[in-house]
Amino acid sequence: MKVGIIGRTNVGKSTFFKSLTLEDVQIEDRPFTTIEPNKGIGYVTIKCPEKEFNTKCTPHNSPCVNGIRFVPLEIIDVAGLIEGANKGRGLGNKFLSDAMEADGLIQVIDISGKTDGAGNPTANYDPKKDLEMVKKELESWIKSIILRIRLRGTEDISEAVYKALSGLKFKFSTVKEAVKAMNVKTLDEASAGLISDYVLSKDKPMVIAANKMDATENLKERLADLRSNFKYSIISCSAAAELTLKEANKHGFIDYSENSIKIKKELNKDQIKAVDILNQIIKKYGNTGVQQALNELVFGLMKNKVVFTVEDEKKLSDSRGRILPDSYIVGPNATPQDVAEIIHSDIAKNYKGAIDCRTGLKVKNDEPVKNEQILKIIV
Ligand SMILES: Nc1nc2c(ncn2[C@@H]2O[C@H](COP(=O)(O)OP(=O)(O)OP(=O)(O)O)[C@@H](O)[C@H]2O)c(=O)[nH]1
Ligand SMILES: [Mg+2]
Repeated sequence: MKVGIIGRTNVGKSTFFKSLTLEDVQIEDRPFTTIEPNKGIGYVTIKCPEKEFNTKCTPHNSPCVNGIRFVPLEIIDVAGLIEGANKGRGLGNKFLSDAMEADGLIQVIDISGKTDGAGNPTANYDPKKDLEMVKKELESWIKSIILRIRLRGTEDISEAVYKALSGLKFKFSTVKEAVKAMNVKTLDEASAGLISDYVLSKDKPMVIAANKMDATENLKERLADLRSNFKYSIISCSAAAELTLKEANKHGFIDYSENSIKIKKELNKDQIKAVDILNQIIKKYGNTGVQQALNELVFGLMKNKVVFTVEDEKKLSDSRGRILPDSYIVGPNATPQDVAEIIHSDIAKNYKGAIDCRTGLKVKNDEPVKNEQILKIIV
């Protein structure tokens, strides 16, 4: 499972990325700071089943903090876009192919309106323009790839389009659906536009992270304006606050969980002031919104599930005795065999069935697994 972070330049994409991954990346208040993509591991959060079973987990692939399980996934942060990127302005848009490795996207916008379309300081910029611009740039880019196709003889349109878009992780079934639903007979401006719109909205689900809420006057009105103009799921956030909290937590200054900050060490005057500001943000908004945006994409929009796997269905442990060691993000229709495939191709090859550890019963091989199910894969 991979998530791509995209958006106009200087809106806080790399800050958002770093607050999820704690990778050491460049962050600056100027356009086009990021050029090469940043890749790292982030986590979605769910309740750990340890309490339900009156036990204490020994996590292996997915850390557990205060009963919250952090299930890993890959995050990719790319360069920023500006209007006309499809015609080569700014850094162009070819770098988007890195983000298209992802199964879902988070588009970061600057809800404060304090940076303009080119990423420079301004007052009262309308972030609606960025939502329109990014949609247009994405569509124009995919469209231009489709328009470069030279169909040979009786070549199937869906196959040709799928081949041209290979590497951008669109599904063949989606391309076929698009060609059929739009009744595409030839590839021209209009049909290429329709196909690109269709495949992007189907295969690249996108959540909007309305960033810099800490620097935003009239946040409520600004969010309401966006929501009345777009169908996107929009989550307000402060990536800068999340990053500071995660780093302070990492260095042992505070204990930070979603909605609480506890000071652990004696802090100097400036540090106390900083914690005070962060506390006010948490009090005012409930949380920083960063984790919520990622969870909303992975669970809310994409309807993915988390599955725990164990080897001993009674002790809920693996062969080393670790309790509830591993958890995985799986697609909404994933079967137990798909889960085996995610763990290891050898396990999938030798798959003989699976047991639901809550009921002790064998599960049906062709039925989707349940969210938060604990499975023993029989090999
Ligand atoms: N007030 C505030 N500033 C933020 C927030 N997130 C990021 N910033 C600031 O916004 C500026 C740009 O941040 P980056 O993360 O480098 O932005 P980017 O979108 O990756 O920029 P490019 O890679 O240049 O396109 C930096 O000065 C950040 O400190 C936030 O939540 N609140
Ligand atoms: Mg950046």
